[in-house]
Amino acid sequence: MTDKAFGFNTRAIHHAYEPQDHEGALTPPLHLTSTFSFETAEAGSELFAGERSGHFYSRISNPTLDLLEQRIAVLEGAEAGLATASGMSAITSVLWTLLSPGDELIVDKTLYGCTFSFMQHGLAKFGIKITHVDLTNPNNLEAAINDKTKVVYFETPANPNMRIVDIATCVEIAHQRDIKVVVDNTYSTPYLSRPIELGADVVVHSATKYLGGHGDVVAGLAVGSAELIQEVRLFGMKDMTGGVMSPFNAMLVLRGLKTLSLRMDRHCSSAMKIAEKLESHSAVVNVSYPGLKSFQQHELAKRQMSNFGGMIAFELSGGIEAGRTAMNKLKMIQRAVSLGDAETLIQHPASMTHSTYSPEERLAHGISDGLIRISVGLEDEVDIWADLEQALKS
Ligand code: 4LM
Repeated sequence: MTDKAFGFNTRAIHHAYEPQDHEGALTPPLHLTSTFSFETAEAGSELFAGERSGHFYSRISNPTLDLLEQRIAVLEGAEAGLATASGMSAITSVLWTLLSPGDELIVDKTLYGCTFSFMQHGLAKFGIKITHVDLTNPNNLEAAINDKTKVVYFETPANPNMRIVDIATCVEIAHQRDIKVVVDNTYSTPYLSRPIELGADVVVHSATKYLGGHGDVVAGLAVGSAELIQEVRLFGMKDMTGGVMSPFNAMLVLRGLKTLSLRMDRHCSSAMKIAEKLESHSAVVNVSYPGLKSFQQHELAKRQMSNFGGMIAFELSGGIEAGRTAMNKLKMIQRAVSLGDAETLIQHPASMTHSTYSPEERLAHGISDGLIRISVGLEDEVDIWADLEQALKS
């Protein structure tokens, strides 16, 4: 079934799979194989030369990964997809493909800690200049671009402080100068926003989060044009990172996608209620959640996203000490990094996910030491709030 006219949920469940082609198996077979045998020596040569289509080694392609790649591509509105071992593998495979020494990469101020580290301590070591720009004002992008700029990269909403970047405006500015735009869509998922439809060249995901959705898999995905994704597959992933997804993990992500919209609806509605309650709590000094009217970029979020997601960042009046005390009082909510799981997770970015930034860098990049991040899970919203409320009393 490949009809792109189907709705989001139908595509998430049926796209590119026909049970009758697989002995009637409702669930796609798991192709747990590293290599594929060639009918003849000539056929093997032709596969390696790209003169014949087919699978020959699972670091390059595999039927189970192929199905997941087609599903994420159709959900994001892209031509092609690529399944990688982790979100970091998707990011590094894409950027190793697009950048060369001497090039410049413009990135937003706020990025997930390991993405920041890959750029700041990794790419920079190999002669690529990283320029951090506040992309919440697209005029800053225009001013920062020069002849060496090859890629603009951002997350929206950004991890951990929820900044939103106007995708269409940044794309318009970048494309006037032939610069590629790569968007990390992990927080939104294609259910809430589709950067490719707004002109972005590549979307990357940590499928470990909402797409997998159950906290049992580390996985990544990238989508874009067929030509660009093929380049990433055959160079960035095959040769530079080798970071391919396991077929078993592809099966788990395929399963996660089937319930993505149901889970996202619950994540969004519970997060909205929790954000409102946090905002009116006397111990809380600020709450960043794009659905709140008080959120600085609420209007942009409404234009760019169909709902506001499951992530909230907030600060307590007592700063990080108060935050740690409250986190330690929680009984049901789990103290853990990662996000998008059924379980509500809470963490402290400055000492955990964003400890790859120096304190000075965190200050300059808008990641305050007192910030607490919650990934609102799928439990009953009243139970999530009850646990938070009793912890905040302390
Ligand atoms: C976390 N995040 O924040 P893998 N892009 C974004 C992310 O949040 C992450 C990755 C990429 C967290 C992990 C501990 C926006 C990860 C990297 O972990 O490599 O699948 O994704 O808690």
